Amino acid sequence: MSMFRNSIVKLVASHQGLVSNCRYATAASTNLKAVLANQIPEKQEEVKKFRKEHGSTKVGEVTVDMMYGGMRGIRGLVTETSVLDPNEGIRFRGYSIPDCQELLPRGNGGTGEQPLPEALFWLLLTGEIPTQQQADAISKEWNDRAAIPNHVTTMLNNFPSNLHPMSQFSAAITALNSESKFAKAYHSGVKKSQYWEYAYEDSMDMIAKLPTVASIIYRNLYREGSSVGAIDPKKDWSWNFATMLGYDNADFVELMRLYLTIHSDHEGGNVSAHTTHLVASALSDPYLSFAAGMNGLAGPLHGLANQEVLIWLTEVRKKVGDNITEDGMKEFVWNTLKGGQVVPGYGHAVLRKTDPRYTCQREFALKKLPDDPMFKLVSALYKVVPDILLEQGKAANPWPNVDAHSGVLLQYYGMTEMNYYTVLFGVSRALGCMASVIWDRALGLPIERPKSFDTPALKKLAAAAKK
Ligand code: AMX
Repeated sequence: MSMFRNSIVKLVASHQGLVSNCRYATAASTNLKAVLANQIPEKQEEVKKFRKEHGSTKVGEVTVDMMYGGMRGIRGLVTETSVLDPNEGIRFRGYSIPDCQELLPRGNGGTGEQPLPEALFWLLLTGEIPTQQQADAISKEWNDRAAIPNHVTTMLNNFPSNLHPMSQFSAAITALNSESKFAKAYHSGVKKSQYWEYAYEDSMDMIAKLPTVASIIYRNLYREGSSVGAIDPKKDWSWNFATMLGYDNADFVELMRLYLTIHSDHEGGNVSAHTTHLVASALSDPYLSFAAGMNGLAGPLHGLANQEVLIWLTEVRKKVGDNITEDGMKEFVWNTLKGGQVVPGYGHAVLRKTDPRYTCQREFALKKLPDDPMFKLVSALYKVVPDILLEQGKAANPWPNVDAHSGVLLQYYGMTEMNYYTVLFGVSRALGCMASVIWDRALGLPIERPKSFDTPALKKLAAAAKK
């Protein structure tokens, strides 16, 4: 049945000319590690050859402003999993979000509308669209690896309720490194050429465990510490996550599949991906590396923005009510800016158009919750905020990003605890960060160590460059 579905998807996609040059999984194997083991020598060879031919080719320049300006625009990182186009948005291994929604296999249970994050993980790692069997094999593997050690459960149960869910999440991931196969292998002297295998094992274990960790945090904080229950071995990662959180709703499962797919990766320079990559370059194990990335995701200019958006929207709604007037909204937005604050959910360091991650959530909302007052508010703001930001003239990108929408979808299904939203983002981000860490080790990337200068030294460099 699923083979049949995959051939139909291929046929429809090629017929509609949706994606040119689709790369479907070439190997029949459902063993992702074996598929990767086959790919790695070829890719290592390709990079070796490329560096031999072009190792000293210049691909950009660095200005003084770039150095003071958060390294914006500096070409300094290699990330294989995804590339962000300023106008078009993210492409995962060359595939846009609509491509992924069209081509990736679905899960059983739910309504079958959205792709499986498991399939996206396969794509991020291998560059190939998996078959249904391959995606299902990942669901099974993650279910098999999902158990978390008692000391992590105990630690989570002992956290005070005023500790932010992201702090709990990051601390739990750090503590999970008691399970690290990478750390153990490193200490027993494993060869560098095998690092990726242990990074892979830890990544698969960690991704498998995150929904349970995240659900314990949720239930401890908002559901009187009720039990998360057991993983259903026949279901997928998102279905199990939704169920452990306590949501028994087919549309919410689809929302999770969509949410966990689209938040996974946004090339390498964003704070969470870059931090994970940097820390992993010191050969800290994947748990320690990803926990560091999560501390970055917890910043209000990065992943915490989805929490900030819902707080802000709630204030807008209080002020302008449900009979939204354009003038009322404009006044609120201007007051936010005049108060020295950013409009959360708008702007981006790289993107210069509406984020396609916003657009696909909007499409979901138009289908499932067109009359929800908060969705109507988000839609109405979309009509006024960009013009105001343009008029203010500061933000390089006046358009909405992923975070402008996600909270509204979650609150519709009853997840109103906005402090928690970034944890969901974090669970998803593991897919991209870990796929990258595995390739970092497969390609033997060294410890990261860019050069820094103090202002006097930089002045000397600038003076010398003028001569
Ligand atoms: N509202 C008001 N002002 C904004 C703005 C916004 N949404 N976005 C940018 N600006 C301001 C900046 O604060 C900066 O002002 P300054 O010169 O006084 O410091 C100026 O415009 C130029 O900034 P920029 O080059 O456009 O953006 P950036 O690359 O420095 O920062 C980002 C990007 C996302 C941090 C910024 O747009 C922002 O703060 N947005 C709101 C928070 C948000 O939605 N974050 C989520 C981003 C997506 C994610 O990572 N999850």
